[in-house]
Amino acid sequence: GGRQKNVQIVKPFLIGCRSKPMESSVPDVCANDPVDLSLSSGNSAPAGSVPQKQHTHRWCLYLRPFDNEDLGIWIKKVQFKLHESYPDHIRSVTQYPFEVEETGWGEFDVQVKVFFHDPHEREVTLYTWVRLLLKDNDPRRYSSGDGYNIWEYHDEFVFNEPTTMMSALLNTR
Ligand code: SLL
Repeated sequence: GGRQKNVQIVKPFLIGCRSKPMESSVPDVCANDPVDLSLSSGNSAPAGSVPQKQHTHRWCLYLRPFDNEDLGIWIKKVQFKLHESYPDHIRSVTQYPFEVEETGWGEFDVQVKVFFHDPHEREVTLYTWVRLLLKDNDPRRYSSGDGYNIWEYHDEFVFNEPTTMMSALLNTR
């Protein structure tokens, strides 16, 4: 498939984290969780290791569209690289919504690699954070009104001269 000369397609998105202190009656922060959480068995530390800190927050990392669309049409996989204190800390999500839900006690930065269905489209690397303790004056923070702290930013994927396949996927409604 040839590339389409002088075509540029821009797709805005939001990436970030929503979190909530634990022992709350609010349901899970992810609407739908495609990650197999049985891999991360909470506080079970191997025998002889340092006891783990108590998890204080439930959080959800997400990559979501700015406009309402199914990102899974053109995104094949999103790989979230968590802090190494997490078991299986590289979490791959191959279905929309692209989210990882976990619990924890600490904040850390997250590398996010986005892979596209079109093999000619190189993957994009993004960075975000698990933020649990948000300052009121953080411009990227807001409260959802139902108790979640949200920390996110806006960015966009820019596809220059996409292939016929990629532009068809990007224009699917
Ligand atoms: C630090 N930024 O400087 C922190 C590290 C690690 C967070 C934060 C729990 C992991 C687990 C967790 O919240 N890790 O228990 O599986 O040390």
